[in-house]
Amino acid sequence: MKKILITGSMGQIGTEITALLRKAYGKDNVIASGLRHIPDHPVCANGPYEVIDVTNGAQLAKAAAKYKVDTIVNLAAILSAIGEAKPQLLWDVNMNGLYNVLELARESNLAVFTPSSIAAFGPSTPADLTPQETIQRPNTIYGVSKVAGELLCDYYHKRYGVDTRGVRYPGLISNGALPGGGTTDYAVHIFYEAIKTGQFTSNIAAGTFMDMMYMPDALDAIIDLMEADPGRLTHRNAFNITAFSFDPDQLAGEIRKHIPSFKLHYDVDPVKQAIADSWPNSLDDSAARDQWDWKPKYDLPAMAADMIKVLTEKLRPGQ
Ligand code: VAH
Repeated sequence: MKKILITGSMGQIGTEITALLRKAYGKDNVIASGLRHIPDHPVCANGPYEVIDVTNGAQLAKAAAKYKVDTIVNLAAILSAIGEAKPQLLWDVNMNGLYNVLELARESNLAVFTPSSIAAFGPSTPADLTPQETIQRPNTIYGVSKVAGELLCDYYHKRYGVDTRGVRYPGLISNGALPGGGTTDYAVHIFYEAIKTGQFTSNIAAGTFMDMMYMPDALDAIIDLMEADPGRLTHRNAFNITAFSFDPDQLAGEIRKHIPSFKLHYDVDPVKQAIADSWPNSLDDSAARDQWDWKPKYDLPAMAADMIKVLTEKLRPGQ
């Protein structure tokens, strides 16, 4: 990767990977993009920025040519919960957007990183230590778009030689930009509420285990995979990666190590609960460990401690 165009730069992953890639590759070599230009937003203020709607192939191609990029990190997407409310919008952004990225990559010999998700698995998938290769019959439009995206990226590599790479992200926990409409968002909002009010109402039921990961590990995975020796990549797209798995009760227990009086209540959202119930409880990420040395740095206690520390400074400065 030398010159990188990022789509969806204003999102939960986008805001942080833009800053990290600019630090690693030089700010003028990382072009951020999104639907709107917000002058004082860091991704707009701290380096090149273009207004790009990924469903507009011409706009995408014009920006890629203007900066002579060699890599696209394609993060523009509608997430699981919003997708169930707006399936047609999700398909347009997640699939037509990806198609435009892959066609541009084919024509201009670009490398592409596109994340998949544990949402690519469904209720008939083995739920514990879900294998790298297994049944993928998701019953959400987000999951369908992720399976289709994985297969489309595989096709463009096999048919046209496009250097496509991707991981299946679990839920991502971060203290920067808030998550935007996913089923795992509760695992971020719980920290903000714990610090602001000392209590939180979870819309996911107790006993619902989902794979999760701290954002620093998610960002390192992008760079490590994109810089990996292609000769080692048997799976190339859609590597299972994870760091830990928990349910709301277990996460609350970690928070109470720092805020002993923290109280967790429940008000389950049936749509999000149905989505969560269709996803794995835990993943087998041995393929990523074998093929590009994946190894998360943060376990659940370390993530919780860092989230509490950073968000306390952010929300209660001077505490
Ligand atoms: C979502 N955060 O909840 C995303 C992610 C595994 C979950 O794909 O939709």
